[in-house]
Amino acid sequence: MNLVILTGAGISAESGLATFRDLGGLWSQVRLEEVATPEAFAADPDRVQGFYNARRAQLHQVAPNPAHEALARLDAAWDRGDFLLVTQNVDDLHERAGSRRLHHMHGELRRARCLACGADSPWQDDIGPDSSCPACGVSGRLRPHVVWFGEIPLGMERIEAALEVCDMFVSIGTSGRVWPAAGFAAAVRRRARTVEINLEASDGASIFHETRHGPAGRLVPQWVEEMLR
Ligand code: BJW
Repeated sequence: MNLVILTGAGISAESGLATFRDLGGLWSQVRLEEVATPEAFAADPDRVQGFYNARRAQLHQVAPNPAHEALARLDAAWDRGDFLLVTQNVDDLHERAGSRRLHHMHGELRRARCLACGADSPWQDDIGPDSSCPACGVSGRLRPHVVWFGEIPLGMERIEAALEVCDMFVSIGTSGRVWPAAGFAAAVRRRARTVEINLEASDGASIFHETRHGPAGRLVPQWVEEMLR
């Protein structure tokens, strides 16, 4: 059985990272148009770098929760078919939990991309106006390695190839409001079993064959245990 699992901000909520659209979420604190578009970065790079520098710094204070850990156990044990964990999250909690077959479709906070040479490199600290690219040495041209609105998500070919052959698609902790991820369940549901695990019914909940509503930290370990039985 080939598995594709999609995760969103809800899986990291119990680790202490804010989601985007829940009450008190990031988009109630800042306008997304001012921090998460290429136009915002062109207009006010310091503001955008500040928003991502603060979120990168916050990664030092959080740790994977039982949901991340359960998905890493599933990755390590799953030998009954292909496995791909696609995350919309830019945090690194899946890899810190031990996930290996992982794809970050909206990029990674702990990488910086150079607008001069195009390379993306590991980056732990703040990106400042004088930061130099580890690949080409040019300074002042680094941006966060994240996918903003209007940009094409990373590695869509890899995701589409996995979706084309998947037998089960599981969506965890995502509101289903951001495309193209919001369309994955509908794209596969004629062939594959689709399951939603989320705190509450997402926007696209009616598309799924099965829905389980409650905290990911409780429901994901339960589901993984069932899968490995
Ligand atoms: C829990 C929980 C717990 C809480 N346990 N659950 C009109 C129609 C259709 C599309 C468009 C349109 N106009 C524009 C578009 C396209 C646009 C889009 O989707 N806009 C919509 C807003 C309408 N999309 C794009 O621009 C994308 N690019 C694109 O489409 O390119 C074209 C193309 C595609 C494919 C091939 C070729 C070309 C790019 C989207 C980039 C999104 N970027 C962000 C920021 C990334 C960097 C950063 O982190 O700052 O990505 S926005 C933000 O939203 C972030 C997230 O990854 C993404 C999804 O959010 P997520 O994860 O779902 O979080 P929430 O907060 O929404 O939901 C959390 C859920 O968890 C909730 O349901 C809670 O209930 C639940 N939860 N606690 C379990 N304990």
